[in-house]
Amino acid sequence: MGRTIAIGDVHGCARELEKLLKKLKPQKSDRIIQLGDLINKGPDSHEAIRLAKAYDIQAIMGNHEMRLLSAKKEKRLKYLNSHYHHTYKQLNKSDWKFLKHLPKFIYEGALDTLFVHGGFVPNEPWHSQSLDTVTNVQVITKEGLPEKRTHRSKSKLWVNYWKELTFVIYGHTPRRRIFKKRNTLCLDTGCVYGGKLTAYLVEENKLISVNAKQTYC
Ligand SMILES: [Mn+2]
Repeated sequence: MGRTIAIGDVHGCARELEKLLKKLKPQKSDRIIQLGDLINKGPDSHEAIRLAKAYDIQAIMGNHEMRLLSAKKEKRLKYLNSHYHHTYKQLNKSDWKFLKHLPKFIYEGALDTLFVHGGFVPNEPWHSQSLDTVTNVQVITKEGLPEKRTHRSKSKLWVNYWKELTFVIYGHTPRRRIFKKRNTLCLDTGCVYGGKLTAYLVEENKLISVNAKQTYC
């Protein structure tokens, strides 16, 4: 039986992704899931997508993919910052197609495990939550709404409200180390900020990471 491997936020750090994949030595029977924000902020988003395709990685929609896709669709690119412009210029037709078809989350029944970019809000079944919510949530406001960590520093993290038995593996909220709480695991170890790119081997409960070659952002 193959392994189930989750990979955290890549943000265009293609060299680090390649190094991590070489360390993981993926087999045909393995299933690799990238937790979203494969692109943007870092140096080479096109190459990150190319690697994802070459290694048959199932990526999930992140807030950066979503923001870029909706800006393209609504022709309001000029409102985006320079990271997005840099990424936009790199992507070809097939890259856009790849991004467009990314799923909102992946549920693996055999492992009772959910893979998502941001997380979930309380008081609403996880499977019916919006793409906007699951790609963006970091903390929960008093009103029970999703919000950014930097906007509401006193609000609690969404994981504080997670009461399901289903295990959630997510990214989006970078920290120096992986973060475990209440049946959840955050794999965003801030590669683009000069941290690490981290993979988690679900069945073996094992972490493998590579250091960022430099601070990109
Ligand atoms: Mn994100």
